[in-house]
Amino acid sequence: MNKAAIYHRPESEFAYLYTKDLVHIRLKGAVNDIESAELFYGDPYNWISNYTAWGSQSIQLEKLVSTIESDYFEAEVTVPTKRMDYLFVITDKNGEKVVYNDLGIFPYEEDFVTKKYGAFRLPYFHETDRFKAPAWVKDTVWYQIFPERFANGDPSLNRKDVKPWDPTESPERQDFYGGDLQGVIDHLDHLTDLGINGIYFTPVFKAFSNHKYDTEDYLEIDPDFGDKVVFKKLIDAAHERGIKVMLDAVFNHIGDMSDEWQDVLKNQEKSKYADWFHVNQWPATYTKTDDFEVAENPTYDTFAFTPHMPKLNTANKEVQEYLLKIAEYWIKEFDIDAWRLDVADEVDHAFWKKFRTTCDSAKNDFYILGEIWHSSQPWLAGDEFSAVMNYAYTESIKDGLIDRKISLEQMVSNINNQLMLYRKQTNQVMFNVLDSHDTARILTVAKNNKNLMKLVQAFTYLQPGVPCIYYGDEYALTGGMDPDCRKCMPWEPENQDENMYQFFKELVAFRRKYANVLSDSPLNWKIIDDKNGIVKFERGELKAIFNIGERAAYFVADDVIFSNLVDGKNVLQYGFVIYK
Ligand code: ARE
Repeated sequence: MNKAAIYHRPESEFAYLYTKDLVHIRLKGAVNDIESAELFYGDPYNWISNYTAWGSQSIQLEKLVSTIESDYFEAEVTVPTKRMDYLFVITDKNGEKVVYNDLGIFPYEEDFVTKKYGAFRLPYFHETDRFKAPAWVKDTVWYQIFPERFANGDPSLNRKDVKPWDPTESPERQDFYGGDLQGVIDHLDHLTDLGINGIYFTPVFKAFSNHKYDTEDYLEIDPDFGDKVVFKKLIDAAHERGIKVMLDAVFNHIGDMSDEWQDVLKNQEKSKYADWFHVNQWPATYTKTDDFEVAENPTYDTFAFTPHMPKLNTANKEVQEYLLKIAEYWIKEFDIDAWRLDVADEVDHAFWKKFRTTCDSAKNDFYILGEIWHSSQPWLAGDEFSAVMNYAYTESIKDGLIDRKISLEQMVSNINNQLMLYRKQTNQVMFNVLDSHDTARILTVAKNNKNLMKLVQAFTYLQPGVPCIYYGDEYALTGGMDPDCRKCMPWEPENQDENMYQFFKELVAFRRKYANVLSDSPLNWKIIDDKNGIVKFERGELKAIFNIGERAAYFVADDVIFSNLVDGKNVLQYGFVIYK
């Protein structure tokens, strides 16, 4: 037995409350090493030494998922008294049997079990501690809008240097095309027809740039986009259509044109905002630059090397109060349903914990989405974020399905590895992005191969987590790295790919119809032919097969074939029965 590979940790994604009564216990071991793993558990205060009177019993853990290196097992148990101690009896393929408990791994002896020797402990299952995610998110298909480029509904707001709306043009970094909130209201029918039921807006508050990540005033709608009256109209119209609304909170930094930063530049250490920032050397000097080149030696901390984004000191009590009031204001005054947190991983945990309680107090079932591009366990323990933008998943998909620079075996291993970092209820609401305003568009990444793009989208919609359509992808908009990925939305038929639109419409409907299966059921993978890129997986009654080489995909659920992306090709020869 590879004892070094055996792993469990209480009060983590390895042992947690899934619902208020159900506990999930996971165990990790070396791949193909563990033959059986039995969980002995019961109430820790049941003093009767004989384990059959532990007040409970034992249960076999089931294989959950595997990576190239590891097998993961899981058992779902409940203990009426809401507390438990427990240990594992593990048997490997050669019959070696051990006890694994809080003190380590020991050769099996029955009295280790009967006497509960060194048992792991879950002292008490507090519902208030449980990782809770808003149930509505599991049924949501999101749509990301970059407001400056979605639709120009109110030309009276146009800047004098506004450019003609042109979806074929690659924008320059400082360009304005006149997108605004009225434009979104005017096109809500498009979103309803597409079937999405959640909108994620990149920032809409007053700021200098076209992307608005350099906030000047968190309590005003940017005049390029409209005002609070039109914003309220938009929110109400979206809610009437059953569409949730998520705004972008840029709390890691503020814009250089903000009153607070301007006061620091003017009054330096005497400014009442001096401690709102991370000034490392006085006087705080500022040289406006547009790009990542470092302006002399920065005398203060910024986002990246961007002098026009001075970093806020979120450990400062005044800053905390200021930001928490903003968070609360847009929930209470405009009934938003979620916040997306910009550069979330660079803001301190103490602040996010206060942020979470503020949002939860302001509205039930509020969704908090962190922008984090890497593994995010510290932020997903239940007292900070509901989920993160799942760029970690995206990398595996691009590498495995598009660039084919990793094997399907490696890709599936990466996906399973990511799933095992988090609790099941977290995975159900992870925000699956294939592209965004910060990345090249997925069609461009797929080298304009539309069937490959469809296959990648379809594959993603079958995963745990909720999908997000980046505006314009539904019409096969292309775009490289920012700012090329922020072209104007194509509203004229000649710039729209109707076939792609219909595909997305079907896919969204499929996802929403099978949301329960896709959120709850396990993923049973089978790599049929790695070299030729054929993989199949089953999720409950849903069966899917993907033939990457042929850009073909079939889903079957109930008696419906979801889609055959390449005419005439079938996959019957892989023993995959297609029900007509
Ligand atoms: C843009 C260009 C820069 C250029 C700059 C000039 O990207 O190359 O130098 O303009 O001003 C916003 C704008 C961007 C702008 C940026 C800075 O939208 O257009 O940059 O401000 O002015 C990392 C962070 C992640 C961050 C990305 C951009 O981890 O949080 O970088 N994303 C958020 C927003 C952005 C926004 C900001 C932050 C700033 O979503 O839209 O940018 O508020 C790897 C790394 C990631 C890295 C990612 C992307 O995967 O692992 O950490 O994300 O690449 O670079």
